[in-house]
Amino acid sequence: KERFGLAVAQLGPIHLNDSRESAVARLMEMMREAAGRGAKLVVFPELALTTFFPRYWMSEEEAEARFFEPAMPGPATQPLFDLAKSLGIGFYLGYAERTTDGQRFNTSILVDDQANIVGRYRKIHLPGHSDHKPEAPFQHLEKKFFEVGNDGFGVWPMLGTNVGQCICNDRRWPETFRVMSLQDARLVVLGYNTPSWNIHWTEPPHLRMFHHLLSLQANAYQNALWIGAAAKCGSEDGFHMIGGSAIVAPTGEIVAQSQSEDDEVIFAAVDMTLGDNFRNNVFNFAKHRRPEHYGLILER
Ligand code: ING
Repeated sequence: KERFGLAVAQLGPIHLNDSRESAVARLMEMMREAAGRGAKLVVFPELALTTFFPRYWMSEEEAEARFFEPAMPGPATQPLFDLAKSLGIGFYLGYAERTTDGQRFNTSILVDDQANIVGRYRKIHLPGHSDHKPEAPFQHLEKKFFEVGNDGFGVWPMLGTNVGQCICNDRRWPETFRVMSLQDARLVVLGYNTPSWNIHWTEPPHLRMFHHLLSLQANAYQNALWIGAAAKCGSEDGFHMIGGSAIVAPTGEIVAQSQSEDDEVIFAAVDMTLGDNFRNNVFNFAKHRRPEHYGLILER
């Protein structure tokens, strides 16, 4: 059986004044628990080293100095890589990347059980705005602080299967998962920071959780994928974000979901053959998919 332990490590709040080292210590604690439960891969959230800083108006230079990583691993994250190697567990980590030539991305990496970076992804669907909205209760300045990712949606061989990765808002766009399932992904992992409140209109808060889970379940089913999604959640300096970390099967069913809005590890023994019947029948791309009729998706 192609079966292995998958863990999703949800982070509770990281406050403005929390150090990277304190965040990494929490990640290491959950990595130990994940390995103890037999996980071979643990999924951490988007921007897992700092507070969700795009909620604050500041200059790009200030954001870069306070919240970006010029190296990965760097001094604060090297202990996490060392622990992963000693435990023999791979991981997904989201962080703010500053490249050597000064570009800034909302980035995630897949790291194998020897602590080698296997694959890098730079967030493509950047939500929010780049202008200052002083009347809003908080900002959402991903379009100001990050460039659109230039790595495309990748899939990498890991753990005897094919693993794809994306970040947060990407999960709301069907193209994200289709492009990865067209590359034979069997599992997609992602982190997210999802504010509970909408700054653009008065949206009932329950819809945040509904649309989050709907996006995971629909895309898992329609692409015969396992999906592991890790929240950073709870109230960061008073700004609330939803939890709902989940492991979703290719059937579209939720097999594990977090109960809290704190640091919490959820776990499932995932059978990578579970999607085969869907991929070979209902969603047999070769037999049933008709790309000659899908042109509008690329033309507009
Ligand atoms: N956060 C949110 C997300 O896509 C959002 C932003 C929420 C956009 C709800 C639209 C609707 O989950 C990030 N970081 O993308």
